[in-house]
Amino acid sequence: MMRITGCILGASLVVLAPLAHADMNTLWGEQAMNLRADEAERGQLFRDGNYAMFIHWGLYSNLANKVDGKTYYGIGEWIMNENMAGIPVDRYKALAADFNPAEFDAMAIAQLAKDAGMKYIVITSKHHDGFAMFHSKANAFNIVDATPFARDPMKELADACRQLGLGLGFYYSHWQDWTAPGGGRGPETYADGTRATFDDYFREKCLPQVEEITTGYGPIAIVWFDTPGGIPKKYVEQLVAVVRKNQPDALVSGRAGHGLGDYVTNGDMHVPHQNIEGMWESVDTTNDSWAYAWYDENWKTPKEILRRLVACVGRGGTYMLNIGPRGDGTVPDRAARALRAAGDWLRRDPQAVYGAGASPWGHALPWGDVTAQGNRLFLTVFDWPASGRLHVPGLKTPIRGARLLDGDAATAVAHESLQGWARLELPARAPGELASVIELELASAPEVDRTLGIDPELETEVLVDFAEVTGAAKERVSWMEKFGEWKEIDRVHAWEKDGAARWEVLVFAPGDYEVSLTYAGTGRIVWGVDVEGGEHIQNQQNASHNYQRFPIGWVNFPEAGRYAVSVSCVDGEREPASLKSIHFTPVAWK
Ligand code: FHN
Repeated sequence: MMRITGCILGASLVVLAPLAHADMNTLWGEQAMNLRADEAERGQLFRDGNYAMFIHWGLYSNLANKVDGKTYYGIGEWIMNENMAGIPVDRYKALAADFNPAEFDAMAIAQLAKDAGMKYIVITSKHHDGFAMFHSKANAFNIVDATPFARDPMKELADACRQLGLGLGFYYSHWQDWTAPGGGRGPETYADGTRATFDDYFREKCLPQVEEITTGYGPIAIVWFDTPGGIPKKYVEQLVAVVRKNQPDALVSGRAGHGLGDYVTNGDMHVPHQNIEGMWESVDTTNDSWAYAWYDENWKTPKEILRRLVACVGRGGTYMLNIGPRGDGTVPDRAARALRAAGDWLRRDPQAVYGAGASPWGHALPWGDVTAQGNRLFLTVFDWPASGRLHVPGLKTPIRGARLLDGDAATAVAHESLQGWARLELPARAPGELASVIELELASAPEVDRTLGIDPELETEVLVDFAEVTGAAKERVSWMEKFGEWKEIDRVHAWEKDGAARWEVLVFAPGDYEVSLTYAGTGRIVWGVDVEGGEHIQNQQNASHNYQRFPIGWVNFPEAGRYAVSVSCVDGEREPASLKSIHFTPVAWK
């Protein structure tokens, strides 16, 4: 039975209280895993191909989140679940007779991944519903034997990927199987009423099917096991052994469980704010659901896609972005267009992403993000400063040369070092419509002061992730906006009277700055903001159950330099007052 804290599921309006981080793991199974293969050959895939396509496509896609005329909001591949439509096993299995994705075109999907600039595809060969999207001899509940379509789309996709030089990986739900007797959260008996164990399911279906997907489709790049839940270690060991035997070069996802995977997968839809060591990926969706949901038009724009991709590469990881094809096999046009637009950008300025690694700053900067290759830094600017002056805080290594990249062209950029910041003189208009890249060639390996810099021209948001906290609790919380759509933030709450979140910041331009806070809470809250050795301001503002930004007042930094700034909860409902970030925006007098 799933445990969902403080939420009403199945209602059309779902209001969910934040779950402690541990609860996300309880619900989905262990998320963050140990890491084994960082130095191994298998690590090459992540080093070279740090952008990938995830595809959730199955029998559930044919329902598109609508059952008996009623729409269910949440991740479509969970439509069977009692918190969604609650479809009984027999009824769900019978739906296969209506599944005929005649428009499926493997080459078109592979070409989309290629056009998007992605290097490999990971597709659901079997999700928790137990329906195999490949021709399985081990179990007849599969797309060839149980549907009028009667084709093996995984074979077609494997051929298409090979032709286009893309890697292919298979998602396989190893613990959860909701339709196979003995599977995780599945029926507890066979049709004749005899008891089924997990061991039965594992021997009869899971292990043979993993043998099938690792032998029938040529070389594969990844086996992406998911939601290990309560699976005992001995089973994962056997699965990993099968993958190693049949596909020695393939990666095994960390969500295999028991630390037996090769790399870490972050919590769903989470793009980290601080660099993470080792080999890891973030998985994300082009809209809200993984699988196709008819109503889900909440698309990420090409710019958002690029921001999230560059942030993952900048934090040292890989980004895998999902599409959910429809039940007929076609890909929603808006998803395809957004991916292609982001891909066009990547083709113009590929250096910032491919083969690039983590930012020496360890976090994003107000105008964008930084990725690195040896002594070269790539500054991807998403928010172009109107003055044409780009400020780079704390760069200690001298710059040998700076160039504004624009496809095949590159223009030299004037630069100077001032007050410990680098300042670049750029044209007033950005050459790239979505973002532009500046390449800095440094005199030696990059060395930076990682202190957060307050930009003299653009708004700077400083997250509590980077704060030192005393007399309050800092924690990571995750919650679902709707079923399965996770949001995750770091927050500071449960403030004592003298509690504070404190940051050191670098200021380039002295003067007045508007300060606002993003927080959630209830009732009356009075916040205080202190510049150590300088001004103290405080103000009462509204509170909302979700995180919103409220202005607090102005503070002055009398000169350039290093400051300590702290936020405290001066009065009101301190326990639920939950701070996410502080924002500084320079006051424009002209
Ligand atoms: O339960 C699944 C979910 O349906 C989806 O496949 C995601 C993708 O990362 N993985 C599980 C939840 O973490």
